[in-house]
Amino acid sequence: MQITKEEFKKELEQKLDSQFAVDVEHASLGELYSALSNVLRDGYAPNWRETRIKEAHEGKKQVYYFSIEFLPGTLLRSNLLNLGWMDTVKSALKDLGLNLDDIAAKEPDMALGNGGLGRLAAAFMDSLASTGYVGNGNGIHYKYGLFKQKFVNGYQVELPNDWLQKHNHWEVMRDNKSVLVHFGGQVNLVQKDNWMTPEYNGGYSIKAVPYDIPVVGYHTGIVNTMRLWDAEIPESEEINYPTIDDRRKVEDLTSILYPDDSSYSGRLLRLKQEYFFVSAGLQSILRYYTKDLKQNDMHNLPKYVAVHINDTHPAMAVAELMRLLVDEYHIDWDEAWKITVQVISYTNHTIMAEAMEKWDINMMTQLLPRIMQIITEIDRRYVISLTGKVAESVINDTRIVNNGNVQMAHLAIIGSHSVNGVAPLHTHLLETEVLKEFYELYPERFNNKTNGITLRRWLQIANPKLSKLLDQTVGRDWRTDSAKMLLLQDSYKNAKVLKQINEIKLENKEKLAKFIKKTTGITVDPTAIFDVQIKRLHAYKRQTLKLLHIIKLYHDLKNGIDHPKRVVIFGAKAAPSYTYAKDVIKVINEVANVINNDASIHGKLKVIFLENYDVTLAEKIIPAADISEQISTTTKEASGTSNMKLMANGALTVATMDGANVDIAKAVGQDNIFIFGLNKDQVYDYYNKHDYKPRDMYNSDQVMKETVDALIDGSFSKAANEGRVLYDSFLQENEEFLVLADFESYLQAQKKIEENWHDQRSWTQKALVNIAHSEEFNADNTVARYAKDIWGLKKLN
Ligand code: HBZ
Repeated sequence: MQITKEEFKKELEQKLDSQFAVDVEHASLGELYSALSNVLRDGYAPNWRETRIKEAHEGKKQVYYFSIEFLPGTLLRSNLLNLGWMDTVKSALKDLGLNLDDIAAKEPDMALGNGGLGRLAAAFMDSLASTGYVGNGNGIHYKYGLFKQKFVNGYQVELPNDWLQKHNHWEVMRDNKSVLVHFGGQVNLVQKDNWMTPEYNGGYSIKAVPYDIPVVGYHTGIVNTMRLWDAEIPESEEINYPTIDDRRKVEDLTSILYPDDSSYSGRLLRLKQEYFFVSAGLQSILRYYTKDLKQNDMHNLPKYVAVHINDTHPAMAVAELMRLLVDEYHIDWDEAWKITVQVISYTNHTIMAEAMEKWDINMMTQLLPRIMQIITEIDRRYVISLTGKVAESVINDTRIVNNGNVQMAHLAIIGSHSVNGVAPLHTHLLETEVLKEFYELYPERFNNKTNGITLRRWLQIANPKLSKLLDQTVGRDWRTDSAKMLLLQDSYKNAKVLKQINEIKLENKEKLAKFIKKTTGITVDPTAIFDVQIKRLHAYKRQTLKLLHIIKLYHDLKNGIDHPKRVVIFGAKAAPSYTYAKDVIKVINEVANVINNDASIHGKLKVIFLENYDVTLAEKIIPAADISEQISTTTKEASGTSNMKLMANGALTVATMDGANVDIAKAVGQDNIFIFGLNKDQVYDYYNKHDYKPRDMYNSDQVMKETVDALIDGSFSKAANEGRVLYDSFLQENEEFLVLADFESYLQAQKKIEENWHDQRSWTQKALVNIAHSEEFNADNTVARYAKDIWGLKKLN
């Protein structure tokens, strides 16, 4: 539905009047946000209804993307953009003396995720709706999103993120679509009507209530649904929860994202969450299949339904689908297994051993007795199917139940028809190292699907000026056909276009500089190099290597060695229980304090650690970046996606040949990226030979020694203890992340960056090449590959 300026103004006035009894002139920004989002809801509601009718009518296969995290950020501007209302609404608001950005700033960031994996899920939702597929999200309606990060005396402090406090204007609670999820008790199998039927004794049920959030497609008229489940006490069981405390225990199930899993009770809650949203999701899928699609043969389920599990957190879907098919629909085990494997597919997002989920058998048996029985049976049959065919060690390494644990990745792989990594190098490492034995058993299941990003959000919403320039140079079609962005290369020598790219970057940097001033009180020079590292804080991502570079630069400046002016900008949250990561934050903050207050270096170097990195903050930082830091230890970063967002906004990448950096390097060419560091073979050499001796490197390299020593010699005395922790970690024999091994090569890359910076024309040309080639990382194309190769979807008519 399109809208004229006049119609929009009238609707806005009416909503303000009926909701708050105010007129435009007297409305607060919060009231304006609420009214505006309600006008928008009226705009897409018919499409949402019609999409559902169309889906049922056409009966096309649908994918359900199961993810314990979704990170959509804010939705006002993306809904306006996708509905095609952006320009009209901006201009109407301007007529009324209002500014869209001010109103949009009132929307809480929907931070129902930690990082890349959650953001990818949200990007896929947008792309599916924007390219005409039916894709449904299935996740958890957390009361509190990822914590709000504050710095107090340089330390990270976590505050609750009460994003729902002011009401989520987009969601619709659908009580009539609720289902019950059962926990605990005991299960016996009894013969009933020729069927081994489970009989439950004890335990309890929790009501799963869906909150549906619309996913508005870009100019497609399609509005898909992201369904997030909340936990409530079933009406029939209220008597069993007499006190507020009892009730709270139920509500706690969906109250926080990623409960700290360092304690038993934290882990138990996490396991509950995983089963809760998986069971609720599958039950509602089967209900839709039988009631709405009026299908009664479960054997046809794979023709209508694909269930994708985003990492292993939803891997219990394998066992739960088996339970539903066998226990509820009386399908023979073997048949049910075939159906399950055809329906389910799995993406792995990491090779880090500690992130590979496993659950204690006792915990699982107590909480989910029937699921544990089913997993045991899947495991038993798996072992039988391989006995005598492959070495016993292979069976032991790959079976689902071993060493007292349920291995979730094994369950996911054995129960899926497709296993994919998220960049070619990552997939290769899965096949040859981490999941080698599985790859040998099921080579046909493995495939790569390189990640992508929502280019429209990161360009049209975050960087409207650059989008406009693209419109003018390559035409507007790039928004839906990103390959058109390559035409930007025709302007490689066009002085006018280069000048415009420069001016846009400068304006974005000025805007960010103002934000930095407002939030930190620190003045930064917009003409300096804006050097950006934004991602979760983790040892493998090596914010520490950047830190060492900063210290080296500082020493140089103190010693009269000149460098171009630079502002280093960090954004990163550390997991609350990850003390090393928190130590890194403290050290960076204290190093920043010393450097930012040292008048003797004349403001040549500034270090800014912005609090509370989230999608909203990313939208401010990314358009202003000159340098994109992608410096993980090679082999450790599965793909990365901030690398893609930053290149799309014209930042040049300094990178190890890790994750999707490899593909970025291939796309832009060696002249347009700064590659450094150990390659994968060198890294594995160290790991295999156990001969990494950082102390020898440190003793023989004066610059390295001086740089690292600064952490313990009192230079940054407010972080003396944390500095010591970092120092010790770098020098430890066989230190896993090889920080010092890459130090020298990283300095070389940074030196090259400085040399290149002096030639602004060629710098801008490199930026142009990066912008053009970011088209390769368009999530629209990524989902098209999933849809074709894995899910077997067809677009809606
Ligand atoms: O997934 C990230 C990868 O680190 C990154 O390289 C990739 O680009 C991105 C999308 O594929 N992984 C995560 O975000 N993983 C998690 O957040 C995670 C959280 C808890 C876990 C396991 C993984 O138990």
